[in-house]
Amino acid sequence: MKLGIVGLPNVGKSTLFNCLTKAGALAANYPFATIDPNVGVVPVPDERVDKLGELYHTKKVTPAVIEFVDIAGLVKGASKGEGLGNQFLANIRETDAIVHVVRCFEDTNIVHVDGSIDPARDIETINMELLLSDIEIIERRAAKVVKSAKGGDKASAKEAAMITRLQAHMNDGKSAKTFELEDDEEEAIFRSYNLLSAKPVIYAANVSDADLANDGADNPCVQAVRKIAEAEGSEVFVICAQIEEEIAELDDDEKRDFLESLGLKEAGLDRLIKASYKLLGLISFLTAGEDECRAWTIKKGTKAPQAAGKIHTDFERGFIRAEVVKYEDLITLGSLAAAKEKGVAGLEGKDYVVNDGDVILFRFNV
Ligand SMILES: Nc1nc2c(ncn2[C@@H]2O[C@H](COP(=O)(O)OP(=O)(O)OP(=O)(O)O)[C@@H](O)[C@H]2O)c(=O)[nH]1
Ligand SMILES: [Mg+2]
Repeated sequence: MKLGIVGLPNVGKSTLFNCLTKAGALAANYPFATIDPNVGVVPVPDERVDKLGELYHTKKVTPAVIEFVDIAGLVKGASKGEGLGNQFLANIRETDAIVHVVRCFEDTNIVHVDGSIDPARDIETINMELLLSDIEIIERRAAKVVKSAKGGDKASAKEAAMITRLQAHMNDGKSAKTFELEDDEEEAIFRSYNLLSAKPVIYAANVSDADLANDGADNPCVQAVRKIAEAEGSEVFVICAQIEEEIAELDDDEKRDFLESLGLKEAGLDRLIKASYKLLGLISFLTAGEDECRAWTIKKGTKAPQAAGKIHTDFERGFIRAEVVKYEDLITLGSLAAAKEKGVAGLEGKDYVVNDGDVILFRFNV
């Protein structure tokens, strides 16, 4: 899974990215501090893999990972080359979802490019740039498709008809997310465009530490973000990037004490990863053995052979059966053999829908 971080300059994107990845992206108090896209890989916190590692005396424990891409701040006109953002929009085309950082903290020392704190205006500015960039992409595609449609190509004619509707929709200021597709064919073509405004969004409301404990409930800026997100069906999570930076430096015990002193149960980053899983409808299944215990990310509803394909295409191609035990059962009973004896581990076929926390051993033959 890959997430792209967007937002106005100086709203805390790189600060957030840094504590996510500790990759050392430059966070500094001037607009456009980030001039190169930064990519970082973050493990998904999941104590189940560690526990399995202990149970199996495993040599290697491998968590699932999320990739984050930090790009330069976008400003009005970015899609037309204003600022530095435009050239970086291409870097987030390939992502599965967008983390949109919105400034909800007051700090006169930190310059706001538009002079005041106003989440609704800021969100609109960014979303408009994403949309304009999409409109440009579709314009280019339209030119090609119309030409081949004129040449008599049927598929192009169909695509051209869809593009005409899509252009009318987007030129109305509506995001590609709300565009209605008529059939599976259209859906496949539409998906291949990788439109930014079609991607699921998580708004990260960056608040001051005082607003953290009650999840930003008293902050009108956060309320504004929530209202917009609700209308769009997007997720919101409240974070103080500055505090997260401090948390990232702590070991586990210190972290727990520090979070408690702030009235929090979980670090913001853990909440962000959970929100991403929820938004994208993702779950994890597990594999366990002496060589490696590992968590794998799949979409909810994935069947056993396709889950096996995440590990290796041979596993999918030669899929025979999956030996499945629930994580809780395996831990409680202490071994797969004991689980089998109790009748809680079973062989499942190709129609089995994998659940979160299934520990699976695939049987295959190629
Ligand atoms: N007070 C306060 N300052 C913050 C917070 N988050 C970030 N900052 C400060 O804001 C400044 C800009 O942060 P960055 O993370 O570099 O911002 P950015 O969004 O990456 O900016 P560009 O890369 O220029 O687009 C830095 O001085 C940060 O320390 C916060 O939650 N509270
Ligand atoms: Mg930055």
